[in-house]
Formats: sequence, structure tokens, C-alpha cells
Amino acid sequence: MSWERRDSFDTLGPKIYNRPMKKALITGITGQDGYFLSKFLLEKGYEVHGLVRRNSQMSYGNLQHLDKEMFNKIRIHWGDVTDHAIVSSLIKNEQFDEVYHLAAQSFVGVSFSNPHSTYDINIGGTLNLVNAVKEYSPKTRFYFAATSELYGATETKPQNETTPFYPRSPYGVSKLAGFWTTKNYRESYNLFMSNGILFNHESEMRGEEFVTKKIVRNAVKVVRKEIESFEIGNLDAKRDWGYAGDYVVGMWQMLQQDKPGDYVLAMGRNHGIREFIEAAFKHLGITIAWEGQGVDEVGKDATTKQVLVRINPKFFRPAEVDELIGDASKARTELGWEPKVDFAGLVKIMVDYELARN
Ligand code: NDP
Ligand code: GDR
Repeated sequence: MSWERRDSFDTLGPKIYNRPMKKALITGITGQDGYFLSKFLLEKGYEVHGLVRRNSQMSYGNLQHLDKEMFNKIRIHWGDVTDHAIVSSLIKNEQFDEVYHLAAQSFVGVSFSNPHSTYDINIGGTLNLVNAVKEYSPKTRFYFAATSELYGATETKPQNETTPFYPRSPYGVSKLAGFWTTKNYRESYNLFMSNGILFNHESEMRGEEFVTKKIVRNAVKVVRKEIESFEIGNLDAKRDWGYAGDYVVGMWQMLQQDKPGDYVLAMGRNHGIREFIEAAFKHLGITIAWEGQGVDEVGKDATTKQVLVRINPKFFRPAEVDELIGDASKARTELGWEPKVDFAGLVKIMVDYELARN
């Protein structure tokens, strides 16, 4: 970043700031949801703190897309959630009103090749946070980023807060441990700790390896003739996709209740990967026609017959989550949560952003 920041590398001793409305910590602040949640909380007048793990570029990830004034308001603490010492001293010294624990190794595919680090970050990191809250700041309200991946291979449709869990990846298993750790600390120590069981939510800030962003980026490259085609994995999966900007509102609402609890956030509609590809290309003026079977299936431009999408089994996962669809009735009724962006709106936001970007 070119402008001056006031980051904190040390967490020794209490910090005295002019306290505005409320003070919140976001772990995982540089990710997709961190961007939207920071913006949302800053607009509400919160004092926003972020825990950021050091990288060689000293990069602030998606926070760099915030406007300069907002960005400069965020108080960055450099540290890793797996580091018990920094997590404890940060929670002890700052006495946050709210902690949003979003930091995770969040890519399901990578969790199969890197199960140890996925467990260390997603389970160990979560334990560090809930334990620090219990020991040093028990009045802090805590949000844990649980996920629809907890449902995995469950046969119940749609999934809600009472649906049995059946995770299908090291990521899903690690988040299951995080979910139960959060719930167990809530019940054992009477702490305000809530789990948000969020279904897939995407946006213009989505990481590039996730399927929606990958499709949109590559479709725009195809249209610009920078590439002829691109490769994809399992076309048969179905996901309940919403917009990240809507989902962070639900996270905040969960921490404003009289009591903690567990809530599903979902749109209640799912769509296949083919459908997402078709919708992205349609927004770019191209109709996709599918031909072939299995790994030989291709997506062609229906007019020119050029092959634009191919399958590469290297993107298949050792175990797949075939279909997810959520029922967010509890969140709609108890929290008053109302997502605004539907599937078509989501695709439009993502494609328009990509078109404007380069
Ligand atoms: P991202 O992958 O975009 O962001 C993950 C964040 O966690 C990044 O800021 C990353 O930092 C940070 N992080 C990773 N490891 C560590 C670590 N060891 N110490 C400190 N920070 C770390 O995820 P999303 O924003 O999409 O998701 C937010 C949370 O919600 C995640 O926990 C995810 O598992 C969960 N979730 C997401 C859903 C979705 O559809 N997006 C649905 C359900 C749950 P860095 O920039 O350094 O990589
Ligand atoms: P998911 O998201 O695994 O649901 O986890 P992702 O976008 O990675 O995959 C969705 C589905 O698309 C299929 N797929 C591909 N996926 C990727 N990434 N790349 C491909 O080329 C490809 N081809 C097909 C996948 O197999 C899968 O079925 C996301 C993350 O944000 C998690 O952190 C979060 O908990 C869940 O959503 C809810």
C-alpha cells in the first residue's frame, strides 16, 4: 500500500482509543467475507480490528479494494490464528465487544492435499480464539464461520439447523470440530458464541480458485480472445449460491440477539455448475451448447461451434458433495435476515466486475 498505516505488531499492554459505538475483531479480514464485513461494520460506526497473517508482500488482500479512508480506519494486528500467544494477548488487551472468526484454510480441494495445515488452522485456530475469550474476555460475543460443508453427503433436502451432519472432506471435518467447539464452549461456560452455517456465497471479491470466480474470469478471457477455452472439474455438483454482501449482514444479526444460537444462511435454491457457466456466458452474449458424455463432455459456443469449456479430472475431488440446498427459515424469522441479490443478480455483479477490471 502506498499510504501510511498504523499497524500493531505488539499486543503488549492495553490500547486506549476513543471508543466509538462498538469494537470488533475480524479474523480472516483479508478474505472475501472480511472485505464485506469490515465495510458493513465501519459503516455502522464500529471500531474494526483485523488479525492478518504476515506474508512476504505484507499484502492486505481484499482490504486493498476498500476506499482509502475506510482502509485507514482498520487497526491491523499482524498474527496467525494458530499462534496461541498472540491470539490470547490480543483478546485480553483489547476486550472486543464482538469477534468474527472467519480465518480458515477455506478451499475444500486443497484440504485433501493439505489436511494437517487445514486442521491446524481451522481446528487449532478456533480453539485458540474460543479459549482466549473464555479466559480473558468472557463478555465478548463470538461468531464462528461454520459451513454447509458440514452436511456433505446428507440425504435430507433442504438442510436446516436440525439436519444431521456428514462432512466429506478434511475441510468439512475441521469445520465440524469448529462448530462443536463453539457450541460446547457456549454450553459449558455460558458464553455468547454463535455458529453461522453459511451456504456458498460469492462476489466480485471471491478467491480465484473457487468455481464461480474461475468460470467468470475465464469466460471474460474467452470473449476477449485471450484464451480459446478453459478446463473445469465436476459439472454435476449443485450449490445454493448467494451474495457475500448479504451474508455478512446475517453474521452481524446473529451477534445482536438476546441469546446465542446456530443459524443457517442460504437462498433456498440451488443451481448446477453447467447452469452457472451458461449464465456467465449468456451475460457475455454467448449461448452454450453441451455435447458428449462424462469426461469428454464439452461446452460449445452454440453459434460458432468452438469448444469453450472442457473437463479435466485433475479438478475432481476424492470425495464430492453432490448437492446442497439450505433452508434459512430460522434466520429469516428470528434475525429478520433478508438477502437481496438472487442468482441472476450475482452472476451479473461478478461478470460486470470482471469486465470492468482489466
Ligand atoms: P477466504 O478464503 O476468502 O478468506 C480466508 C481468510 O482467512 C483470509 O483472510 C486468510 O488470510 C485468513 N487465514 C487463513 N489462514 C489463516 C491463519 N493461519 N491465520 C490468520 N488468518 C488466516 O474465505 P471467505 O471469506 O470466503 O470465508 C470466510 C470464512 O467463512 C471461512 O472460514 C470459510 O471457511 C467460511 N465459509 C465461507 C463460505 C463461502 O461460501 N465463502 C461459506 C461457508 C463458510 P490470507 O489472506 O493470508 O490467506
Ligand atoms: P465449495 O466451493 O467446495 O462448495 O466450498 P468451490 O467453488 O470450490 O466448489 C463448488 C463445486 O464446484 C465443483 N467444481 C469446481 N470447483 C473448483 N473450485 N474448481 C473447478 O474447476 C471446479 N469444477 C467443478 C466442485 O467440485 C464443487 O462441487 C466453498 C468454500 O467457500 C468453502 O469455504 C465453504 O465452506 C463452502 O463453499 C460452503
